[in-house]
Amino acid sequence: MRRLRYLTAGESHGRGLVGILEGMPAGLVVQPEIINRQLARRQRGHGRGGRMRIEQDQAEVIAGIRFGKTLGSPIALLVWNRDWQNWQRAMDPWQEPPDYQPVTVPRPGHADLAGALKYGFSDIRNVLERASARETTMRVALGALPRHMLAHFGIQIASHVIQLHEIRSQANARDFSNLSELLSRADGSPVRCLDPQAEREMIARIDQAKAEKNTVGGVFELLVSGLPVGLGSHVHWDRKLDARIAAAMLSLQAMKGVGIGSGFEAASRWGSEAHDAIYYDEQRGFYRREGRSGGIEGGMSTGELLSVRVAMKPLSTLMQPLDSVDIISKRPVKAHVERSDVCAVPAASIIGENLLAFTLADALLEKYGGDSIAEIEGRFGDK
Ligand code: EPS
Repeated sequence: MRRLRYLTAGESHGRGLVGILEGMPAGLVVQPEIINRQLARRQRGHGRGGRMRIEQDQAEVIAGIRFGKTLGSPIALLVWNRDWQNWQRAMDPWQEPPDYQPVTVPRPGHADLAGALKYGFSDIRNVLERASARETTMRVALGALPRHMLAHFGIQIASHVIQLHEIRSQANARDFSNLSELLSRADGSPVRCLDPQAEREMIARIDQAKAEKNTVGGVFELLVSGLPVGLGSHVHWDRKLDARIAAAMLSLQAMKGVGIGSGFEAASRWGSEAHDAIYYDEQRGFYRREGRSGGIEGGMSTGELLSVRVAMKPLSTLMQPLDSVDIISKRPVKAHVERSDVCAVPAASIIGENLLAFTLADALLEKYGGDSIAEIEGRFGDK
């Protein structure tokens, strides 16, 4: 990212999570609810595990906001881990307890083995604590701010789950008159699915996975309305908006694939059925009908609805574990079992929304940027 930068720190069962966001313009009016609402949305969803009953994530503002407005200086946030109370000894910064039991059996699919070998650890907890999706709490908290800035400029982000395991939603996002309506429907569903029949089947499939000590993944779709033409650029690989979105999505734990618009489906279509024909009228200017491009052509936003599909693998902590090998004894054993979720696709779609906000806000600041919201308003007004 060029205009916005962020860093997070924090272990899943450590004291808390901290984050710094640099590059937000001054003068954006913000309230605590803007952040905490996103944190609460991330915690919901059918298939979440016991941890979500322990935490009630709330962000504390340490720097960068004064009297309800951003200062243009780095914004620092803090979210405490309530569960730390139960982990204080195992996560002590200074002293290893004499009775401490290290984790020595890696879970296939998790960062455990590669991380332990890479860093030379004999305790896999040193890896799994940071690899855990608990880290996304802070990315959602920070992402709520660029998201709010985008909303200020009439750009709205929404998401829904379009596939869970092999159950596919038949709902078409384009049947909704606007994204607010779509978003409130998705937020009202325990699996963020807009198709009531598929929703019931998805819930049952998660329950089945839980009963069978298994996990399931799926696909969510992100949608963005109100984007101006020309965010990103065709001129260089690292300026292409689709490339930047894909990188952001694959940085999210457990994501395995990203498609823009028709994505992988486009590969099996004729060229005549893969693109969006161009139309023009006085009122709308240039416009398209089909929405196959997903709102990006040549690495630039077209001004049409942006759509991104993201595939998540099933979570790798299995209550009926796969074969593994103890990293100390080198003996075959079943993988380590640790409390986890059965399905986190609905939560991932919320995280995806807030990660997309960083990329889009970064591209917006690149094109219309200024030191303050008022300065950007002046430039954005003639878009
Ligand atoms: C998560 C917190 C974690 C996990 C989950 C996501 O908490 P705990 O490990 O204490 O249960 O529930 O992380 C994973 C699924 C994973 O593989 O790391 C959260 O806050 O989202």
